Amino acid sequence: MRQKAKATTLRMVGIVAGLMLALTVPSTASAQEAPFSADTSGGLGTAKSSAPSLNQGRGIMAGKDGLCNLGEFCLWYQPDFGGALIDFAGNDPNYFDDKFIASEFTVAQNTGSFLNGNPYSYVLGCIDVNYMGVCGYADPYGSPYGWYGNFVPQFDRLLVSHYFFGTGDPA
Ligand SMILES: [Ca+2]
Repeated sequence: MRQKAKATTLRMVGIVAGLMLALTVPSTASAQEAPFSADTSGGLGTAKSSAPSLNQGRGIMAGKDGLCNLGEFCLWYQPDFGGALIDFAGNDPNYFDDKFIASEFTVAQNTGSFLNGNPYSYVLGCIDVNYMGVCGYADPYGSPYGWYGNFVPQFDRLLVSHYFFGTGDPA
């Protein structure tokens, strides 16, 4: 109960911040330009009807603590946000040295679903180390679509690195 109230508060803070920013941005800037070059093949995920809620339990963003927080990029071993999880607060050029939290499974080439919890950034996910190979993107948290879901076939159990790609604007 208490946790839920906190999550709602944080979500509202995000929405208020978003509205304030929207009001200060000139209208011409609201048309979103595609920030990606031709080496991206599109979105990472397939559409899902509902996203898992972000866990705000600890109040602060801490990567790799097993809680998918606002601002983080989270990956699950199974599709539909099931099984083991890893939560990244920053970029990671190589998942081969990462294991899912409390799991023996290596993250590299083992991810079934994702969530971008960052409302200010896209996440570019790639199938080779150091952000190489075929890359696709996850939209910022709160976008109409594309910020969570199961991976499309060209990224399913293939992701090896990712980085946050700032927009400056909330979704
Ligand atoms: Ca976390």
